[in-house]
Amino acid sequence: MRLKDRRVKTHSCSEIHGELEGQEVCLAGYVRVIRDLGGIKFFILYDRDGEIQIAAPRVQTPPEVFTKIDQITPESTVWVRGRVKRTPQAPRGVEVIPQEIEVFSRASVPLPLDPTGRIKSSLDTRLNARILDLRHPKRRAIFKIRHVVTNAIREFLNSRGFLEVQTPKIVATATESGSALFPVAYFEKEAFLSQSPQLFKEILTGCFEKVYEIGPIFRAEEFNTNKHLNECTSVDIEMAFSNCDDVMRVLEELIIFTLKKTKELAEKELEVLGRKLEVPEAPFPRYSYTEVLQILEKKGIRIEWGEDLPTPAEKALGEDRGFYFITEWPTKTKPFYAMPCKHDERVTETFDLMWKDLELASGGTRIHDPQLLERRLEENGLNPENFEPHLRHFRWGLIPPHAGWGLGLDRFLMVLTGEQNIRECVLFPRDRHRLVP
Ligand code: AMO
Repeated sequence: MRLKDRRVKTHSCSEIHGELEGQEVCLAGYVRVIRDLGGIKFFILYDRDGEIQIAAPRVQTPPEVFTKIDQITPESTVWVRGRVKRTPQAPRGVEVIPQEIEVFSRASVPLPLDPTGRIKSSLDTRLNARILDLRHPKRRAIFKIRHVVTNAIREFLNSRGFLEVQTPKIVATATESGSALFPVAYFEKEAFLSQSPQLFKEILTGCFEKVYEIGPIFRAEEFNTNKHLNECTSVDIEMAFSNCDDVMRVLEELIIFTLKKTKELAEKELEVLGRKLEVPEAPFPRYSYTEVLQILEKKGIRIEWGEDLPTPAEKALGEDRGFYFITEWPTKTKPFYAMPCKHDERVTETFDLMWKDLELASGGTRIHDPQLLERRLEENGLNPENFEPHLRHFRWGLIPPHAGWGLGLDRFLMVLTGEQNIRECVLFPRDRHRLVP
């Protein structure tokens, strides 16, 4: 194809300003709001970052272009070559008079939902037609914020000397006792989708000291809630020569840094969502698990010491709090790798980071003594032999004292965007009932 026949895009819609008056531009994007006033036809062309009015007065538009506009349906993908014209009445004080139009893809009528949001659709309908749904500025704002957040997290951890790693997602063993595994047919062996990079990040402290991973985790939890998915993105860190307090401080600082960056770099998107972000100050409040039970008791909720916090308890606790830590969880509520406290073996050097009633992260000091690890595996009803490929790194004496945490990125996005359902913050969520698109 000759270059002059190619439908190039010379400008994005947001780049069209009055100073371009009289210039020829080539634009490409999606169509919204088509109006025919007889002698003049209009539509709004929008693309990934803006919109512009296309105005076709009969007298200034080639006849074939003028009639072509009648074939365009809302949400069609088109290419427009035209001249920029300053027009005070146009939405942005400027418009484009088309000289040539090509319809790349003509949108069907009716479409499964109204992407302007004027006609409301259920979340299910929206997720079934996700790309159309994502044409709504609010939905796109969420994912631009997600992009800013992910970059901010990387920037923060890189500046602290962490190495970004990628660990296998097809694995041989469980790590998080509480949640179930998805089996994978792996030739003649049994394998699973990884619940957490836990074991890999721990042993990597034996050579890189500080590592992080931003990647998928898979949880075969059967329940369907607004805060659980079966595939999520987790930000995981692990640090050698560190303990629970050290990694809590890293997490706190990362949260503050990310919130500041998001305010600065996603100002427009936060405005689209009508969201005001408050940046908390460090240190976040810290309550031990035992203190939490006392607070709850005062609120009339009794929990047996050693039990996990049920949802109503989390709700009551989160009523009057923003970011806070719950520390020293009972040993039986935490996985085998959690370090028991020196002052009381019934509790561990662990924490959960909460935001109101939502658990955002958990972590702590890990056991690096192979005998203790073996004992804890047995106490958790796990067979140490199955963990031998992991344990031998400890037996060889390669693994330093270490600590780390895992932060649920999708849940963190809920906090930043104010969304109540985790599915809003994931492009193509995977839950008990959703495997497509
Ligand atoms: P945990 O199992 O608590 O810890 O997971 C860490 C964080 O990941 C997020 N998360 C989820 N988000 C949505 N849906 C789910 N089904 C789901 N499961 C977990 C939460 C949670 O706080 N290996 C440890 C971390 C560590 O100790 O380093 C772990 O995986 O935000």
